Amino acid sequence: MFSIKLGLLLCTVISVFVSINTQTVHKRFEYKYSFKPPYLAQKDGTVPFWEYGGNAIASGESVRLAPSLRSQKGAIWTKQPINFDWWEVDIMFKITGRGRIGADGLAFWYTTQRGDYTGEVFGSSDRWNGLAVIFDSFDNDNKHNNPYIMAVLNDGTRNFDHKSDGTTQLLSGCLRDFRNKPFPTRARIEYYLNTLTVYFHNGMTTNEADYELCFRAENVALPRGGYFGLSAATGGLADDHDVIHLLTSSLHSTQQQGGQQISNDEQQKLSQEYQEYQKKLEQQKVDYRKEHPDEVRDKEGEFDDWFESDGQRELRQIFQGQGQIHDILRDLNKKVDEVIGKQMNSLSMLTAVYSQSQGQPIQPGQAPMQMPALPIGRQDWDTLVANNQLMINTIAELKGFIIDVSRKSDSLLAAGGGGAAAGAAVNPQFLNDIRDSVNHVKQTVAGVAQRLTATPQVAAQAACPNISCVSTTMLLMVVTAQLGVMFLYTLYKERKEAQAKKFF
Ligand SMILES: [Ca+2]
Ligand SMILES: [Ca+2]
Repeated sequence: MFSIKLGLLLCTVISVFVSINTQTVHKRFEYKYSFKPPYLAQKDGTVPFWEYGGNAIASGESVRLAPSLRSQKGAIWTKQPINFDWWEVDIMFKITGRGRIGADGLAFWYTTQRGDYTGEVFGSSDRWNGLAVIFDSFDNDNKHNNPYIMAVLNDGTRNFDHKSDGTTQLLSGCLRDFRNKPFPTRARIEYYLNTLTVYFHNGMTTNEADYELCFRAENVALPRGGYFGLSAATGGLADDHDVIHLLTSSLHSTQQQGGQQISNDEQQKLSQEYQEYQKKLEQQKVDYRKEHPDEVRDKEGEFDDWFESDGQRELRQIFQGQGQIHDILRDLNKKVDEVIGKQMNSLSMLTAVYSQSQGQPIQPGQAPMQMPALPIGRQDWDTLVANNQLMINTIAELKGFIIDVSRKSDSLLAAGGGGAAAGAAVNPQFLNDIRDSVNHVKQTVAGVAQRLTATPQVAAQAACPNISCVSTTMLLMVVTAQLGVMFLYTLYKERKEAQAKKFF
């Protein structure tokens, strides 16, 4: 078994070497070309490593490039030019407006020069040199193909064709709605080995895995050392254009990293080190067994701990069942407490109503009880009766519940006993533990049941001090005494009448 484990580990090591030999993309977060909440903007309103202007406003949570007012423009640009060739930029943004149609849109820039803050192309300069990824909200050419996402390359000589929404100039694009989504929309723009790829997340979820490909364009040559920027503009129609984060990562192939590629010599060295480590581990195991002969087991039995016998499984199931019963009982206790509390409450209210209806004056200095005005309304009585009925039902339900639990614990106890008789593998100590636990559960059940039975008595006691009630025995005694007196009186009367008759 141990040899299999070793084999697996060796396989892992070999596969790591293989993957190192093939080209993998190494990604590094570039904080100097990124911004994100919280503390996106500092107290003085500046965004570290970035500059913004026009109508743009930065807060701790986002950058509002253009607010939902007419003819607004704003932009934010990196202070330093980018010092790596390949990159990935993730932009999280929200374009929201009350109109069914919004304007104008938002653009991401990678250009050799920073653009204007109040330019002609979505808030930035026209005739740019580099890349624009434009989120165009407004359908200028009325071809019903907006909102649209597109990439437009420029060498600094061409003007953007607003009238046709850039369709004559675009590198590639996709028709996607990015306005008024429940969650922020996202775009991932990747430029790696002269391939430009744009992914879009439509903001219907917050799931990171919901990016979809917008387009991929190969043989894209962007100038080196450009600046990243974001800009937005509104027109006659206006949306809020908020950017929540822009996260830049530089992308490196393993070959670019020079010294990081592993030569054959190094591979051999690593393999040797690994084998030496394995030997050392083996030696340590042997030493340990020598030092702890009691714990030594045969090699085959080494992994027996990982499996369980039938008896052990049964025990585990019993313990789990007990745990569930315990939880139910705890909840039951809580519910009983609630019911008792409610009952006490309504009883004290009843007492107050009764004593007031009997005309007992409220003690001076004693705060008058918050009771309904007398005589008590029919509606109040109905509510009271309904509440009482509800309480009775709840208690009946609880009783049923308790009986059920009790039955279950009984059957568990029986099962525990049976297990002991059937399997010699079961540890008797374990069974004793179980029996104790079951007994404990039963005791708790009994306690709850007792409390339930005690409830009416508690109620009666609570009612007595104010209403001056009598017990049944007392009542019977009084009635008997009265009957006796009446009997004697009748007897006496008859005798008197008889005497009178004698006289007349
Ligand atoms: Ca447009
Ligand atoms: Ca259009």
